[in-house]
Amino acid sequence: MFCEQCEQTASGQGCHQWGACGKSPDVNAVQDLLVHCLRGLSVVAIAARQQQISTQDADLFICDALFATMTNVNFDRKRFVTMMRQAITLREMLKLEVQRRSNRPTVWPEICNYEPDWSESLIEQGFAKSLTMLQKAGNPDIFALQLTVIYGLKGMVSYAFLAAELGQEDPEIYYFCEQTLADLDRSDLQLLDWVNLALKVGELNFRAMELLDRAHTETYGHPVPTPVPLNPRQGQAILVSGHDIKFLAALLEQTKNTGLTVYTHGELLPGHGYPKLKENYPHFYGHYGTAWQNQTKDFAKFPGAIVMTTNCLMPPHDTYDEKIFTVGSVGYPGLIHLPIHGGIPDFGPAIAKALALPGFTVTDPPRSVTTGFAHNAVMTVADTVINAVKAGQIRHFFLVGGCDGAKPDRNYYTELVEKVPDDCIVLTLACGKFRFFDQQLGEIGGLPRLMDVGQCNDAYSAIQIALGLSQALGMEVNELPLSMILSWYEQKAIAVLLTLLHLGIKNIRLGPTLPAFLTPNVFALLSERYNLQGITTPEADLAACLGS
Ligand code: FSO
Ligand code: SF4
Repeated sequence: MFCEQCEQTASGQGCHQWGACGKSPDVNAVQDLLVHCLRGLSVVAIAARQQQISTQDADLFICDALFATMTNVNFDRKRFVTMMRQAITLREMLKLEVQRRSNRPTVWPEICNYEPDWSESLIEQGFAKSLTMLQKAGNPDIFALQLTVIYGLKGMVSYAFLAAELGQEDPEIYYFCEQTLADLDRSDLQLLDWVNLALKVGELNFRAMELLDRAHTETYGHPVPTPVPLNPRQGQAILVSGHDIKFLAALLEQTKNTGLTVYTHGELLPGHGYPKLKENYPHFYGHYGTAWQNQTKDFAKFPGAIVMTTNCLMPPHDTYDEKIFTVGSVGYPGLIHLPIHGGIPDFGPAIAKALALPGFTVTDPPRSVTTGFAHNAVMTVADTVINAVKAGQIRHFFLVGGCDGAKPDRNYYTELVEKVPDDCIVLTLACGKFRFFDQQLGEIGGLPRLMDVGQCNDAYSAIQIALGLSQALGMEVNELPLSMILSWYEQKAIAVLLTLLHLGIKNIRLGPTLPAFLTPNVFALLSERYNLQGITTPEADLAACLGS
């Protein structure tokens, strides 16, 4: 097998025997074959559109299917085989339609006629179609950028898919995705063409995050700073994890008269900031556990049912596999996958399970964190922020955002936040914050020193805050007293990084390790252009950011 799409990749050199995430070579093979089928479907979809044939079904299917191939989303081989068959069916239907409108027989490239030999093992067939085959150009730097493009594309479609669930779509995102999938093995592109394509992924990902922000805020209101209890309260309970705010809302609706208390886990913590969710559902109570890599411990202890709406799912232990449910793009063999009707999941089986489990027997002593410092909330206090900056009360902003992971060198982020001087503000987003999200950093002039902007997709919000500051202070974004110190794990973080580079943001520090798929030459090129750099030590990086 070959996979190096996440930071956890084996020995920093790619997973070749078995995925460090738990993905088997068999599942990896069907994912590779699915991506190959999606590339063929994309070529046909582009041709179909040229004939004014609607490709709506294919467009959304490609996003959904690519989303499923991301790290820690879906480990269910059968689901990938089903998706592959769906891709081939959609492709053949579109081909027929193209043929019907043409007066000459269409000659399709080989990739548009591909179908695996279902009677043979798919492992070898998967390897034959894996991304390693792109290396045929023989240039490792171009291969690195081809991987950057496809991995970034996966992150982008995951956001586009979540936005589409809430009715926000931009066909240009789908068309770009299909064109890029179709072009992935182009041999006429030079190194800088691939760099530009990677930046284009960042541009379209910005659009996808913007759509998702609009989808969330138009449906559930602009997030407001909201305290979230971290102490469990007595009673039966259900835990919901992932990023899908629409599914969180549906779960709240379906549990409202059951007596269950709803807790968020992982990237759903910022869900508490949405006024229409908080106000309408008093049983939407608190947050349980920390980042995804601690779930085997957290889920085992949770005395209720658990629903995973997106990544990050780890292979479940048998101590809790009977109480965990998957929905949407997520899957794991043996776990119950909840059906979706008319876009709304049926949480019935998970609710029944939660009602059969004991729940929390006591209420723990109060403990809380505050979330909801998204762009609207921060910009409503913009005057206070600007005045504090001008008066020298706020010396610097640190955006410490991104994903968490299991490696010990991620302690860097906790130490950095602990060492940030008292006259500086820390903005955070995504699941990396769970290492420090409950720290009491105090206030500056009534503003909290630690503000949670939201999920990884709320990088959009952080960008809006930076743009707002730059306008109010009359400075370019790169001149602001703002440093971005990011942690990455999976492909959404790659998409977000490409967005920041597309916007021309310089001096980003990235860790805990640099992506295995980037060659030294490609990294040097990005460093030269954007001063992108790896993290070093908290002390040295803080000193460099503060110019001291
Ligand atoms: Fe984390 Fe997982 Fe949000 Fe990722 S829960 S690691 S970048 O899926 O998406 O931050
Ligand atoms: Fe390895 Fe990450 Fe791929 Fe899993 S997703 S197989 S850990 S590189």
